[in-house]
Amino acid sequence: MRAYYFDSLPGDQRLPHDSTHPVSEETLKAIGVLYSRIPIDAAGQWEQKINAIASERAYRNHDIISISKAGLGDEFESKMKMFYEEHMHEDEEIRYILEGSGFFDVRENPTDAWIRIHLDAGDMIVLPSGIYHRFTLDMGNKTRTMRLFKDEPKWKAHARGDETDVNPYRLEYLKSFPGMR
Ligand code: KMT
Ligand code: NI
Repeated sequence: MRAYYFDSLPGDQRLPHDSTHPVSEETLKAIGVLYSRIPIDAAGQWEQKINAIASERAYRNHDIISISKAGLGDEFESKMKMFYEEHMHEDEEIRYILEGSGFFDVRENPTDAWIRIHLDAGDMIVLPSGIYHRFTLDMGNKTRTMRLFKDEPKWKAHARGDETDVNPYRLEYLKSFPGMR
């Protein structure tokens, strides 16, 4: 994992866009973004660790998505576009990278700056419900990712706009920043 401020310059979204200003794990934690490293070992211990986290946080289900031209076929371009549109969810977004790599961009609060988080195999991230974010592959062009979720995931992506600014889950998220707004 490596996190830094996005440079906001034009160019392919899959390029690093590294402003050279790093972001620490503490800064991520302060906006509710949790990171864990669970190396994918040949003995398969990673699976037990994932299961332990899943039961601790009451994630009862998971699926695996292959984001690549081969994995998504005709849907590839539209999915890439969709993932990169700024959005929020009413549930946590929990992702564990099994293969490949990619970028999660999250909005810092209250600056609204983009923080870019590069993840590769063995990296797990939890984005809190209500945080504005987006995802893109990097130049490697593929990732296989486990998505963990509760029984009935509220996975709908709500594109950022006037409505999301007053979404109850968004407002709840903003409450975790006492004295702000
Ligand atoms: C989302 O909702 O932003 C995603 O599922 C991103 C793709 S998972 C690597
Ligand atoms: Ni999302």
